[in-house]
Amino acid sequence: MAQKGRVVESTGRWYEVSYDEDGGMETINCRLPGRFRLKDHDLTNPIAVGDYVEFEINDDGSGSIEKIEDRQNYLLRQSTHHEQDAQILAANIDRAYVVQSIRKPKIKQGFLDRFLITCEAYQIQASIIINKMDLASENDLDYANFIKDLYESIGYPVLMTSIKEEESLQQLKESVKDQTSVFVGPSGVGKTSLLNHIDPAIDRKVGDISTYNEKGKHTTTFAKLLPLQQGGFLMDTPGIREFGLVNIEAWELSLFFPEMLEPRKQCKFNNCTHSHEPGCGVMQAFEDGKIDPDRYDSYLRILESLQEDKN
Ligand SMILES: Nc1nc2c(ncn2[C@@H]2O[C@H](COP(=O)(O)OP(=O)(O)OP(=O)(O)O)[C@@H](O)[C@H]2O)c(=O)[nH]1
Ligand SMILES: [Mg+2]
Ligand SMILES: [Zn+2]
Repeated sequence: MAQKGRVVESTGRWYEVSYDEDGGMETINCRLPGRFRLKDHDLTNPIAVGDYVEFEINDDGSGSIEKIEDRQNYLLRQSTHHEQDAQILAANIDRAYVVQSIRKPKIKQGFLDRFLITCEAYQIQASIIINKMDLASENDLDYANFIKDLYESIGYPVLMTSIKEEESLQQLKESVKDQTSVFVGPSGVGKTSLLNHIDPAIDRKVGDISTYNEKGKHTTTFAKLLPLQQGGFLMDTPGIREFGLVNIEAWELSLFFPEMLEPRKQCKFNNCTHSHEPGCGVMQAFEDGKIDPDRYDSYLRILESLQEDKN
C-alpha cells in the first residue's frame, strides 16, 4: 500500500523521504522510476526537496516514489552565471527567511533585495533576520533599526537575533512552528546556528569562527529540510554569495518592489522602466521621498543587470 511522505533531501539519484509512522517521524531512501524524469523540461530537478510524494516500500527496505503531488509554490535559484542551472531550492514553503548578520559578515542590502524580488515573483512570504546582534556597536544598532523600519514599511517582518541571547529567538521559534520555512543567506551568517537553537535535537555542524570570510568556505554543503520537534519543517541551505534572479524580465521588475506598485500606475508610458522616462510615477515618488534611495538604487542596478543579460 502506498504511503505519504515528504522529500527532505535529494542527491539526484536518491531521495530521502520523511513520513509519519505511528506518530513518530521515520525516513526512507527512495528512488524515482524513470517515467518521471523528464516531466519538467526547464528545471534540473523533477523532484524537489519539500515535495509531497506517495511511495511504496520495496522488499529490500528502500522505497519507490509513485506519485508527486502538485506544488503549492517553489523557490528557484540559480548561480549567478549559469542561466541553464535553475534549480528548485525548496517546494511547498510557507515562509522564506533571508538571513544576514550585523557583522562577520556585514549586511548586504543587494542580497536582501534580490532575494525579496524572487519571493515576490514566486509568491512566497518573506521575512528578514539580522543575526549576531550581540556583536553590534552603537552605529550597527542604528543601521539595524534603519533596515528594520525600511523593510517593515514595505511589508517584510524583520527579526533581530543572537544565538547568545535566548529571548531574541522567541519570536522566530513561534513563527516557524507548524510551518515550512527556509533559511537562505551568505555563508557564515548563522543559519545553521539558528536552526540548532530552534530545535536542539537537530544538532547540525556549524562553522568555525575564523572561517566565515575565507573564499569558498561553506560549512553547510547541501540543503536539507529538517522536521522540527515542535512541529513543522525548517530548511537549512548552503551559504551563497549572491542570489541570482531566474525568469524575471526587465519590464516586470518594478512589479516585485511592493512600494512601486502604486506609483507605477502614474507612469506616462506603460512600458516605463522608471529609469529615465518623462512622466514617471516611480521617479516622482522617489523625489517625494516615498521610495527609499537604497531601494531605488537597488532597483536600477538590478534593472541594468537584467538588461545586460538580454544582449
Ligand atoms: N557572535 C555570534 N556568533 C554567531 C551567531 N550565530 C552564529 N554565530 C557564529 O557564526 C559562525 C557561522 O555560523 P554557521 O551557523 O555555521 O553559519 P551558516 O550561515 O550556517 O554558514 P554556511 O553553512 O557556511 O552557509 C559560527 O562560528 C557561529 O558560532 C550569533 O548570534 N552571534
Ligand atoms: Mg550552515
Ligand atoms: Zn515609470
